[in-house]
Amino acid sequence: MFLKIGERINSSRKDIAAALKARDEAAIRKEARLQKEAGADMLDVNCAFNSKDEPADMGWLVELVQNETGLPLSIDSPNPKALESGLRRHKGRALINSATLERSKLDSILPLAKNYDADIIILTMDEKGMPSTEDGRLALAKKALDTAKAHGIRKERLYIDPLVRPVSSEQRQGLEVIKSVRAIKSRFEARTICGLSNVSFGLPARTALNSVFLTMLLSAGLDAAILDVSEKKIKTAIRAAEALLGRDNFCTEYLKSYRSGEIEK
Ligand code: THG
Repeated sequence: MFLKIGERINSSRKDIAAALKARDEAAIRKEARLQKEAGADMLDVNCAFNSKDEPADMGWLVELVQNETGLPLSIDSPNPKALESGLRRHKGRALINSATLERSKLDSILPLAKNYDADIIILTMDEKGMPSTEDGRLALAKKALDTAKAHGIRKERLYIDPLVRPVSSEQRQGLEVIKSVRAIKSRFEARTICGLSNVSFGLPARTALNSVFLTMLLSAGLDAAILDVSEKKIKTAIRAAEALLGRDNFCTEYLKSYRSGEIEK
């Protein structure tokens, strides 16, 4: 089943940054609860932006959000110390978000996946940066799979993230990501994940773009996404696409969502 990861506990959002700074438990609990009630399978927690002590902030967030929801978390940081601080406090299987293919990152982050028996996202990005084409992304996906294997991490624990970029500044990037997801699935049978909302930066009516993009990605075989589960358009897109793609037996989930008022007519 498609994995929905709630994106809202991210310090790039003003309310979350303020709640983190003030150690406002009630505000964070509320965001966590809202996303669980909206059907999130997992919650992303990110406190990288403007943090003075990211490992401390991450530890606090992980305990608080799991205490409120009991959901598994996607621990989102480029900083291995913050990742480990979150992993130490996490109950059950966490998702490490993320490693890149830069040597220093691989050497510090892949062992964390092994030691904490966590799932891990590897981004298609290396010392040379982020490739713009499907071929470039595929080459790095292959490298991610090989490197994970060399570290004793099985394919079942891995997600490849082809890195979504705003179409407002690079118009071909939506299509290249869709093609990359399809190719990574068919060539390597590896799981794929995207941070959906990046696609619409700098444009109005972002949810319209996000939900249409998600529909296309689902058709290409995307396994998981970090997205705003509280948006009705997003939930409608997921339920409709799964029914239309034959992934919802007897359209049970679609009908259930319709009856509970979650489908936007
Ligand atoms: N891949 C992986 N992880 C990721 C991303 C990715 N983590 C971070 C990000 N991308 C996904 N999460 C978000 C969270 C919020 C927003 C976008 C992506 C967002 N926020 C509004 C903004 O900044 O304009 C918030 C405005 C506000 O409410 O203050 O759009 O690609 N692996």
